[in-house]
Amino acid sequence: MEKTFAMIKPDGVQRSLVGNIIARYEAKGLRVAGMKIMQVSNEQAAQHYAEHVEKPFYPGLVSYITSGPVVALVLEGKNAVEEVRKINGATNPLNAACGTIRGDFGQEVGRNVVHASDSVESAAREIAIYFNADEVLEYDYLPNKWLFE
Ligand code: D4T
Repeated sequence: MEKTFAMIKPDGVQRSLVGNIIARYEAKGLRVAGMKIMQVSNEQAAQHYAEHVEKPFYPGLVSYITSGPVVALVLEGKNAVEEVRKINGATNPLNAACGTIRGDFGQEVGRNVVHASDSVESAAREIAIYFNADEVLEYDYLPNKWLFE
């Protein structure tokens, strides 16, 4: 089993999309291992987006992610990183397929509703930015019996 980090960004919270988005992850069979609504600090935003610090869109990215509460999630599944990236859709909602979160709910890259880790390594790094170890729970998830051969 693999864990990934996902975030419903401030626009997703303000637009009352939280339930709809989490329902999509759950319906796929991903286990919610951690979840909280929180205000991202400037320090957390800087850690999260460290790889983009030199990019022209970096200041906008930090002000967007800190502009209001977000929902931080740890999701677990057999190929959780890839599955959640597929459910989210392409980074720019203009290129995101219908049926994906960004394709259904977004209109521009600077308000793309959700985030998800792009590798197992990024997931571990990002989970540690937003969660203490005791906030990520292990428990029996009965759907696995019916999801996998
Ligand atoms: P996130 O991190 O939000 O899941 O996005 P991705 O992993 O899909 O995409 P990314 O790291 O390339 O970009 C991070 C973040 O920056 C915003 N962005 C990106 C932007 O505002 N303008 C841009 O031109 C690009 C490339 C959107 C996502």
